[in-house]
Amino acid sequence: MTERTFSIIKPDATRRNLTGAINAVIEGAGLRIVGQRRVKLTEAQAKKFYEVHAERPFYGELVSQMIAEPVVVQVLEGDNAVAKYREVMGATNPNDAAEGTIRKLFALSIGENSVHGSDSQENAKIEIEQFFTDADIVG
Ligand code: RTP
Ligand code: MG
Repeated sequence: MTERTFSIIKPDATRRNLTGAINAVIEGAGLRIVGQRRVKLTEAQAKKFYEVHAERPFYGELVSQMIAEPVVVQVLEGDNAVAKYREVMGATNPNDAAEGTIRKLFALSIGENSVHGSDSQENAKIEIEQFFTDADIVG
């Protein structure tokens, strides 16, 4: 079923000029980039976005990494887009990520792991609405 997911190309990747290389992997996997914008997250935006991890020991470091440099926020569309993008991203820890995945190819560490992808259709909808209006998504 065609669905949408939300993606962030994180600061460790934008800093190394990897936006195009990551987009090539995304498009190569059959996902269509139907919305895309480069933004500098505010601390408030990053805190809200990763609110579910507020009690985790890495939360402070995660928030500061996410606001250090611009990010690229994206809406991806395709068959089973949520699960497919999680597969394309690879495991959170790049040491555990499969060959050919974005995190295996580009991530620096478990924290600076180059991309975010929604973990459910419900969260995809919530996350897309935090960054995009309907007019900015062209399928
Ligand atoms: P994401 O939400 O960014 O797509 O990543 P994920 O589902 O694979 O991983 P999650 O457990 O949701 O963690 C969110 C992000 O927090 C950072 N993290 N650091 N230092 C650590 O042990 C640690 N664990 C997680 C990563 O940037 C991870 O993507
Ligand atoms: Mg997650």
